[in-house]
Amino acid sequence: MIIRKPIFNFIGGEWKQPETGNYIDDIDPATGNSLTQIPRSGEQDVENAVQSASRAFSQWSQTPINERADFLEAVADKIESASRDFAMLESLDTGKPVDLALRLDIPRAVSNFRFFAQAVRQTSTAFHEMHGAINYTLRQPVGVAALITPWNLPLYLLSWKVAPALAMGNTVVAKPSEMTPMTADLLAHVFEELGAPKGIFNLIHGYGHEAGQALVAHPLVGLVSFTGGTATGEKVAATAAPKFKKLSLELGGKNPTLVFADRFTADTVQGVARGSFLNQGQICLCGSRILIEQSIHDKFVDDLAREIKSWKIGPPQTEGTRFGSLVSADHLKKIESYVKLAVDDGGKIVTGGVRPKLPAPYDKGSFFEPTIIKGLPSSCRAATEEIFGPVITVHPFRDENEAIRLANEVRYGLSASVWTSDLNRAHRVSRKLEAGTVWVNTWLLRDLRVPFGGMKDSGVGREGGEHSLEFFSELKNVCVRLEEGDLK
Ligand code: TXE
Repeated sequence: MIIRKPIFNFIGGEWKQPETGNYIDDIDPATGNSLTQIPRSGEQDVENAVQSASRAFSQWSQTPINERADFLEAVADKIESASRDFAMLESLDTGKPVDLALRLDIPRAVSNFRFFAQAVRQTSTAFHEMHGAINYTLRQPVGVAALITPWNLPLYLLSWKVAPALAMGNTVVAKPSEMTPMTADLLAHVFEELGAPKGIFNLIHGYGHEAGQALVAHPLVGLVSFTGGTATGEKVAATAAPKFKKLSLELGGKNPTLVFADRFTADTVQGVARGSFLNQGQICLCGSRILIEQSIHDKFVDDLAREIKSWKIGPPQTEGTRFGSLVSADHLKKIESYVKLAVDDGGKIVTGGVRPKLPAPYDKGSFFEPTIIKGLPSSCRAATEEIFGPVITVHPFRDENEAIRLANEVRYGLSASVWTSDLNRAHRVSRKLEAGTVWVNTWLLRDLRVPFGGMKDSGVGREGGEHSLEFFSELKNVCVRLEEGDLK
């Protein structure tokens, strides 16, 4: 497993230093040590990358679908064969356990490339016959796609965008988070090793307000797919919307988990713990507001605390670690500020709320114990704002209607999970929850064909399956008059 020092941009199939010559430190959050440096790209670097993607577009968009799909499958095979390297880099960059990267992040990246290779081979478009004419729908590539991704699931989310974008014949400029560049860099090396047509995949590193902003604003960028915070999503939309770029925003969440008394089982306790704290609670789909039927509230909270205390917190690259470091020291400070806010608002810490004691060099890491806070009003800041870390608030509800009211009373609408053995209630409640995805008696179970995205402040648009193929293309209807039939 090699860490390249420094990392360069990948533009037109070449490794490029930033025009400014400036670099940013990439820190291992579990130790505070420097891992490598990445380019602090500016407007000129973005210009070079977009021009390269634009030059590559005409050939790539004419490449037969099966050839594009074959290439994506070759990328998947390469990632799969280098899974341990990818997992180790992901773990070092994010602080997540390497076991989790090996089990979730990397296999999902492989699946994303394989899935969209198959999807583009199998897909079909509409045909409409009318009197005297026929209509057929073409799905054509947009052009240069800007793909901007966050730090929590770096390769998982980058592949979720790169695969369909390329499958549909677009060319790509990707800008990963400045905090987690290494698996994107390794992916670029995979493209180079495979002899990818130069310029179809360009990788730019740097700050969001500099390289990211310049990329979204670039006149040759016809499409922007963004995953990140809601506040940033607003800035991206403000830049892209007036230029009528195709835009998909997958933003933050403050997801409710509803636990009904008829499903108080060990399976539910484990499922709710996993849904709350996987990846140190840094998944936009994590449940962070646990709404529990009054009659079981105290006992369920005790069992949930016992379950989460059994999770091993430790060095992310150590076998068996189930709970690693947060992504950065700044993020740790943000999490601690929310816990203080919650306690000031009257919350009682059931478990966690402190930094674990770990041996050097991890004593300098950004670790924080998984935290459960009870007794808070559902309207307080810790229960309505996205914390995006290992902190959940628990709230009792008297009946189904109150559970739904509490679930829907935040500005977000990304996902929800409902734990009940009553089938009719499961369907009834799912229909009433304001969320783009509802899981019943499970969490993060994903079929890549289904629509994925949020409502309200959780974003705009859907990706996944046909929705991605539609998003990463322009639909065109061709109407052909047949011989018979007179023009009206
Ligand atoms: O995301 P940002 P961050 C939430 C979570 C987290 C918050 C901020 O609450 O604390 O978002 O996280 C680039 N123009 N989620 O800082 O800032 C930036 O460089 C163009 C939920 O990671 O949104 C990075 O590549 N690009 C989310 C990407 O946007 C800009 C997962 C995301 O950065 C930009 C992660 C700009 N003006 C965080 N500013 C989810 N829904 O999964 C920044 N960027």
